[in-house]
Parts: sequence; C-alpha cells; structure tokens
Amino acid sequence: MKFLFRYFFRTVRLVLAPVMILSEKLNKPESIERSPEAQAEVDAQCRSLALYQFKTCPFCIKVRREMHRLALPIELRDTQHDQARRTELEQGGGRVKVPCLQITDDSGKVEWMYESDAINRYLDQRFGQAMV
Ligand SMILES: N[C@@H](CCC(=O)N[C@@H](CS)C(=O)NCC(=O)O)C(=O)O
Repeated sequence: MKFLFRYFFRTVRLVLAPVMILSEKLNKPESIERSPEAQAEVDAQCRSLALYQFKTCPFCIKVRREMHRLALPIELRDTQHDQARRTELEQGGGRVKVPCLQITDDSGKVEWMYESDAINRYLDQRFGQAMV
C-alpha cells in the first residue's frame, strides 16, 4: 500500500512539474527598479544569502517570486538533485525541509531560516521599500 502511494504521488509530481515550471515563468511579478548604486548595494548584500530549494516545490516558488519582485540575485541551491547541498542543509539547519534561507552575518555566523512566509517577510523588511 505504502509502495502504491509513493508511486501515485511520484506520478502526480511528474505530471505537475512542467505545469508548475511554466506557470512560474509566465506569472513572474514585475521587479522593482533601483538606482544602479542601490542595486549594487543589494547585490553585494545578497552574496551572504543562499536559498536551499528545489524547482517544483510550491513554497520555494513562492519565495523565488518574491526574490524576483525584489530583484534579489540570491544563489539557489538545489536540494533535490545535489546531494552535497542536501547534506549541508540537514547538518546546518537541522532538517531537510525547503525553502530554507541561509543568512551569514558579517562575523561569519550562520542562521538557517525555514518557512516561506518568514523568509518572504525577512526579504521584504530587509530589501523592500527602504532599499529602493
Ligand atoms: N510551511 C512550510 C512548508 C514547506 C514544505 O512542506 N516543504 C516541502 C517541500 S514542498 C518539504 O521540504 N518537505 C519535507 C519536510 O517537511 O520534511 C513553508 O511554507 O515553507
């Protein structure tokens, strides 16, 4: 029975994956525009962030949309196809759950932020209006 469920959900995911990827491409929100100086500052700050995620996870799509809206070039790390990234997430954050935002502060201290709503709130507070 467990075996059947696993294959059922795997098939559903395979069928839905292209639809989700296409829908993400077609429904991208407009990106905010900043002055070149402000964007350069944002780009620099984004170098200390990384998003652990995978392509067809709906919660990851939600965060990637927000990143696009806020014009944030945050590195994406694929936990579905890259075993090293998956292990990093498990050992660093404590769970293999995505999306997870890795935040490294100036002293090198690393924070692992789970939950798409919390990540979007954090990105919006840090890079929203104040940094336009
Ligand atoms: N409430 C979470 C849900 C995230 C979630 O369920 N992610 C799935 C992939 S789509 C996952 O990583 N599941 C593995 C797990 O929960 O251990 C959010 O909004 O980020």
